[in-house]
Amino acid sequence: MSANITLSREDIVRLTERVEGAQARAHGIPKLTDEYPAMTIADGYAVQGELRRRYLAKGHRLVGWKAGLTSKAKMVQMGVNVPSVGFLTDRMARPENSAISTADLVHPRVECEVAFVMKAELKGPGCTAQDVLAATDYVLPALEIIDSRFYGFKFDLPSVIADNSSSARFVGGGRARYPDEVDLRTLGVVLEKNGEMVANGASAAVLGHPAEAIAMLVNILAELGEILPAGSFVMSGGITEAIAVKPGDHMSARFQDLGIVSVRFVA
Ligand code: 0L1
Ligand code: MG
Repeated sequence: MSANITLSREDIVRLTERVEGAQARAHGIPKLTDEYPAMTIADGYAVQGELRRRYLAKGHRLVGWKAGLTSKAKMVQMGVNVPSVGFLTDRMARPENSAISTADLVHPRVECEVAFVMKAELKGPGCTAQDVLAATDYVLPALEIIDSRFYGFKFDLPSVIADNSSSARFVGGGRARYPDEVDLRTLGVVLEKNGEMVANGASAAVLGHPAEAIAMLVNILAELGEILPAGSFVMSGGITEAIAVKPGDHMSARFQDLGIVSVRFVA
């Protein structure tokens, strides 16, 4: 992927500072391609990589990764046609049923996802869904709180990848299961906002099987020169479209066989 990097080192650092500032101060910025229209997906990952380097240098701990834009509903909602990945740190993790402050976010949205916890390291290229299942310790339901730092949630792939695929917060919960205890392809989920159903779907919406999304993620990591270490927490992508939230909202995802995971939002 590095062969397609068009940005200079100075531009990568400048854009990383812009994204980092928007994330830290929760303020919107124009998409990066407004200034750099020729930006490639590889440029987006170069900025994301620099962002990760800076967070880790500040003491944040890498705890896992997320696959994004892995369902048709998400791709249609955001007007893109290729999945992406982003990194997850300890500072983004929140306990189940906790109160998440919207003051630290620009315009949060919630997604329901199947999360995988790995017992063995995985490396691409050529990683398959079977490899993923063999390396999975357990799966559990998760809510991802995404927050694009771009005005109006309007972006293209290079920009959103630079913004760490809109990663902001994540919550794991419900009931952890071994991957061979459940049919991971046909898990149903109902997403509720303040007790009312706002979306529903089945896990096959995620690239046909959530393990396919994790394999895709491992193969993208290989292009970035990274592996997926044992112990990683990995989210496979939103099953339905993302739902906007505001202070006072309570979100729950009721998963077949995996239980319920909930979170609420405060100012
Ligand atoms: O987790 C996701 O699917 C989000 C990826 C980035 C696109 C978005 O902000 O909706
Ligand atoms: Mg997601």
